[in-house]
Amino acid sequence: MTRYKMEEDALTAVLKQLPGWSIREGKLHKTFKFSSFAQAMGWMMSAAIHAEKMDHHPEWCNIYNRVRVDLVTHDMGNAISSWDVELATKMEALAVAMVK
Ligand code: H2B
Repeated sequence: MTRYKMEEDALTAVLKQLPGWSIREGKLHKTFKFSSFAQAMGWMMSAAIHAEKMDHHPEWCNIYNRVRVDLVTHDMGNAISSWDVELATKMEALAVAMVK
């Protein structure tokens, strides 16, 4: 799939569809909070499988039940791209599915 840099207007529109996501230090950011460490790990494993399939990898950090995620496209000079939005959307869907 073609990768393209997200222009500011498009990014503003996308953020409205991604609850809890923001731009932090030039990266698409969210800190997810789960009900337990096990839940956080399960979500990370699902997200990792998807990231690997996309060949697009997150910068992330787990502390107990929290996972801090920062998405950026290294191959595009660290711009936020359509792939970051795609991965964020998938991460969001996986998190929503988990709490059900
Ligand atoms: N992940 C992220 N976040 N940004 C990239 O530019 C990127 C990646 N590039 N995963 C991919 C791998 C690239 O290095 C390989 C060769 O496809």
